Amino acid sequence: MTTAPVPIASGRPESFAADVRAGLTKTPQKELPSKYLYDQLGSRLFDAICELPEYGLTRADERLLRRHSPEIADQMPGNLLVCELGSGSGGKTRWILEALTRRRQISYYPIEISPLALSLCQRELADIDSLAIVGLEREYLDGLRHVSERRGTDQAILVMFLGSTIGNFSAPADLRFLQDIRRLLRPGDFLLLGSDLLKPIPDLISAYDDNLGVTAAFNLNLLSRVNLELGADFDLRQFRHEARFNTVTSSVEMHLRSLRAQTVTIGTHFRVDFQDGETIWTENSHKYSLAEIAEKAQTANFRVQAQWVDQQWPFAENLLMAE
Ligand code: AVJ
Repeated sequence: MTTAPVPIASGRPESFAADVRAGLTKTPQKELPSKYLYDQLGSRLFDAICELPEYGLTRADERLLRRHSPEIADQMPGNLLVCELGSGSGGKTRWILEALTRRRQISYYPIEISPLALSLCQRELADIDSLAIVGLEREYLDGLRHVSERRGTDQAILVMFLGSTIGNFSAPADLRFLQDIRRLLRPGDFLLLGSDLLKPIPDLISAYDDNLGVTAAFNLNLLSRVNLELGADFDLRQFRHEARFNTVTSSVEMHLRSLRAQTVTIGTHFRVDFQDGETIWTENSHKYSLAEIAEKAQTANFRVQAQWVDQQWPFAENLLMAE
């Protein structure tokens, strides 16, 4: 059962332009927000990343969800709505939705800033019986607020935040984000949180710098998007993808390295100088420990109900209950 997506415009072009300007004028480290990686092509490239042999993260997430969905569904109250922050194209959500709808009717609200991912997700899950899908093209917290304001008095919410997207919020923003979610929930609501765990650095680097160059294309596409949407003249051949592990923050960072000194023009007035070798920081992927997740969850006023870990690719599914 599918409902048409609610056409709420989210990605205001002014904010993209403003964020690009702010990020590229930062010193000493230029940066661009990772959420802009997911335009139409970027969302497709990300789906391709999930199929790469080096990128075990999505398969681990999916295995855990498949294996533990019955157990998770058993713990959920009868009157429940499900909200997913960043549904992507919906593949791994199937298991949990199928387990939940075995017992009850469910309204499922995927919240996505990528209209392509949202429509793929709605198509992918349309065959599940007893499921009403209401896509919201909004930022995460806006979408969650919208849903939480409209829920019934005795209806609980299960928020799903999978795929370790939490790791894109560099500490302490990850904790603040958990607190922001918690504020929109009531005691007894749930958060199912996927988090990638620390593992040997060479495995992490290969996962973010694959042999086919898909992640490089995903990263460089951000410059292509700035060219297309903001009229810039980035020469993509003069920048190179780089993945590094920051041992201080325990994060994989993606950067785009300028291969020479160059000046890029964005729109008609804005010019940015790059030194030879200078980088733009485009993404942070924090790698957690189980204890760190538990501690942040508790600080944000959640009780840790369970932490399940995949054996093949260290990754955790954390079931948290709002206290
Ligand atoms: C979707 C944010 C979890 O950080 O691993 C994949 C995005 N970046 N390869 C991640 C990503 C490079 C991914 N998340």
